[in-house]
Amino acid sequence: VQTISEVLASQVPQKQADLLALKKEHGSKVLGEVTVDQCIGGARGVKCMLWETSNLDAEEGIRFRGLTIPDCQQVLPTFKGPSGPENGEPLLESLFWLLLTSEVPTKEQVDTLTADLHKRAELPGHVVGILNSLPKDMHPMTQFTIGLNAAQTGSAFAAAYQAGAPKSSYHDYVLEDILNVVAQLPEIAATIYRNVYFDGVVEKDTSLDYSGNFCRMLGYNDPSFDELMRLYLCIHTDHEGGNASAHTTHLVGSTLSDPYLSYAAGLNALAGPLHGLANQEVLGWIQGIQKKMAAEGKEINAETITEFTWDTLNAKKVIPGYGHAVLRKTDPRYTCQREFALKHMPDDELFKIVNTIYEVMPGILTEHGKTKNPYPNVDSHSGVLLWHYGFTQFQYYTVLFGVSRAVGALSQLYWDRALGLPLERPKSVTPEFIKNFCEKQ
Ligand code: FCX
Repeated sequence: VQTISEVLASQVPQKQADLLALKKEHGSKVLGEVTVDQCIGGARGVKCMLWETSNLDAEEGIRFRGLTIPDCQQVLPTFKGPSGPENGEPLLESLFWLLLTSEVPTKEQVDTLTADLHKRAELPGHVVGILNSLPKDMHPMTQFTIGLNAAQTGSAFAAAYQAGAPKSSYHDYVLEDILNVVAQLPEIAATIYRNVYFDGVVEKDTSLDYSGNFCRMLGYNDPSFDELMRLYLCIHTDHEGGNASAHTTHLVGSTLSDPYLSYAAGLNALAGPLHGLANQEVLGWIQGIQKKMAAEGKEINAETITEFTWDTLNAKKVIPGYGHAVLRKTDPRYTCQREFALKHMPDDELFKIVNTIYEVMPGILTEHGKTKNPYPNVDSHSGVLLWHYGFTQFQYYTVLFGVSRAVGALSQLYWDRALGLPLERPKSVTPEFIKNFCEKQ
């Protein structure tokens, strides 16, 4: 069985040649124009970044290397151990393989990757020491990024660069780091979870896959929760390149900062409430409804949710979990989580609330008239599923997103270096420039 490193090594020369040919044939063609609105408005829709691993269609949602989420659920290897169902969710390692290589792996190939990741997982002693010294009331995302930055002492790429490695070899060292980062993130994440909410003890079961073992490290021992974690970790991996966490990783990596530092920067972007932190905000918002209705002796139903939604909007706040910069329909990452809930927890109280929110919210946001997309995104469903299994520490939810997003952002970072992509450095302009330039037209 070929390892992932061998498969990638065999792909690189052809990919490099393909990109050179693309540049040679089409390098001077125009992909689009940039309006003043786009320049001021966060570069929405500006096509200025190459991204190999996934593509986001405004109507259809995400495709990982051309495959939709239902396609992935059909074709990617699943966990078929004694505690898992036959037709379970894809293994995170199988999606990692797909994103890196663009090939659907066999179960044997996936098993080699699982074993490799388990072998690489141990944290340097000082990282655990630093994590243990952090105050328990420090936000878990802050702890997460500190932990990953601290683990950077192990960067093979940083060491090779300092030793004078040639550019043509960068991607080999970067791959080494990427595999180590993906392997070590659950260790960092679980240490934080167990430190902040429990006794600090992390137990493992490396006879399981990446997600199953991660669940044990967090302290969960339920095959159904393992399945949720597999689905969760798969669907949060990648969402093309423009989202803030992936883009930040790509940007910082373009300075030849190593994968540890690049992805730690991406995590800082993920920690923002308009991005990954929205999954925490959703739970907080639902609890706000519960508290208010309990205090007023009212039921939670379409009418009271509508009332609470308008209170939020009138207070000039966003409804977390709704809207998207690119999507214009219900996020398929929402839909697959909804299907998981229908299968595993159809009578769950919180799931029913989320469903009622889904029934009324698009209409309210349309009437409100601001958001270009009144439909739910991934974050509006993920917390409710975790809550069902007793995972109620919602300030921690974005860390789970962060474990997963590494797999997409870092798979792309491999290709960034393998294809020799340059320092990213777009041109900024002053308001005076825009004014003068436009007045001359
Ligand atoms: N509630 C209230 N107002 C919203 C809204 C929402 N859920 N979504 C968008 N709007 C508002 C914007 O704030 C903006 O108002 P403004 O003109 O006063 O600045 C207006 O509608 C137009 O925004 P729009 O172009 O539709 O959306 P953007 O591309 O600017 O922003 C995000 C996209 C995702 C940031 C926005 O929809 C939002 O704030 N949603 C809530 C937070 C959230 O769920 N984020 C997670 C997104 C994602 F899935 C992820 O990264 O994890």
